[in-house]
Amino acid sequence: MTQRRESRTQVGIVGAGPAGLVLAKLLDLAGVEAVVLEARDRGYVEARVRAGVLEAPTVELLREMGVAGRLEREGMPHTGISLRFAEAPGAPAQDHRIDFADLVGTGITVYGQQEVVKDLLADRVDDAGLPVEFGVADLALHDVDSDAPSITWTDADGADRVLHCDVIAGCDGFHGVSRPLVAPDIAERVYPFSWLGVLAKAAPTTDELVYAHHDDGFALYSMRSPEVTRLYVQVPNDTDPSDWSDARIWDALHTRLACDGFTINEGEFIEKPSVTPMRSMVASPMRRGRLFLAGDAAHIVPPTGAKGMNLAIADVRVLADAVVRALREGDDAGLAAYSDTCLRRVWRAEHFSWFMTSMLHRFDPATEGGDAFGVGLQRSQLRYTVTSRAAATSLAENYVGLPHGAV
Ligand code: FAS
Ligand code: PHB
Repeated sequence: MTQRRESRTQVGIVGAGPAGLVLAKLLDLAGVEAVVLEARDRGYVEARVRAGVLEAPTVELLREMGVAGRLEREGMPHTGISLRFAEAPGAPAQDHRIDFADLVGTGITVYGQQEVVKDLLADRVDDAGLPVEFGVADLALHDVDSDAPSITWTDADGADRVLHCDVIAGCDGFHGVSRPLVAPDIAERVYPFSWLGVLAKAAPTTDELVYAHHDDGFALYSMRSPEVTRLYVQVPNDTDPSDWSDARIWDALHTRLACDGFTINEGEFIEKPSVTPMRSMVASPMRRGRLFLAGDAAHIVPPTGAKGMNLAIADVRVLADAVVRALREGDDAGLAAYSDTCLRRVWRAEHFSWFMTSMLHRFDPATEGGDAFGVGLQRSQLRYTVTSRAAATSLAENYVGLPHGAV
């Protein structure tokens, strides 16, 4: 190993997304030292527009961690969502509200992922002066099968660095370097469509999210604030967002979200439209020696169930407890059970996200999911979900988030 500037900590965290930053905070609250290493710069990480829905357990955890001040002020609590669909081909779409408060006694909070990241970075870097290294390059993990793993990288000033740790948390997302090192078994499903997402400077015309099933394709009406609407339309895989003019996007939204009395305010797109492929992936195990995967590094869900970020946070809550137990009490039982513990919740979220995605999206009519029988099954599932209290309760408890540790 070339001459490097050496340092040491207890937990080396790769990635300053929701998983890495929540883990760092949980460890700090427990008196365990950690260093966060992030490839991008702070501005990029704070500007990245992604998830928008916080599950009830996520909000509760952020409150307990003492980082929910702005979330309490600016987050938008929602007690339900609407499913919008036509009961038969050619019939007008109708709205059906799933009342979370009535069904499961709690709800969700709409608050952008980038806001959560900003709050966590402000708390860690600005308020507590704790280390997050931005702009790290050529990061590599070493000796993860030993009890003295380390991380090397080139820092933003071009210096060669090495961090000696007791544990490494691979919170580096789907494209990170950690999962390949674990070389886990991979279970995956790639869906035959993507989402084109836009953020519009336009006041939302509804208080809650609307998930629309339409012959032309799925659409989702969400929001970020009383002034900003977040909208998605289903598009073919490999869609180039530049092929979708603003007018074409608005036209698709008006068509797919059409319903008696419903209007959409148009406005300037604050962000360039982006296309996100729909995929499910689970890596098992989520561990190799002293390297532990968390969040998108270990699993991916289609965003239809609003699970991605919430699942990442649930992983690191388990990991933080296990690491503290091991480093403070010398009891590795939590670390040994980490992967199995997380994978139970991961698979529950994978199934729910697959359920919502399969029920709401338009599949190719030439395929099983998209032929007349497939669409008939979708309409039947939608109708059952909005007319059966048992079915609606099942959707509600999964959507608001099962309590941490309950799965
Ligand atoms: P993240 O990907 O957020 O963070 C990983 C971090 O590691 C990044 O900051 C990255 O720069 C860093 N990193 C990577 N490699 C590194 C290396 N070698 N060295 C150092 N750092 C490295 N979820 C929803 O619930 N709803 C949505 O609408 C939604 N939309 C999404 C849209 C897009 C385009 C994407 C990609 C994801 C979306 N998701 C959505 C899922 C998303 O919210 C993730 O679940 C969430 O970001 C997971 O958080 P992390 O696991 O922390 O991973
Ligand atoms: C969002 O607001 O970005 C959002 C909401 C619900 C989803 C996916 C994305 O299922």
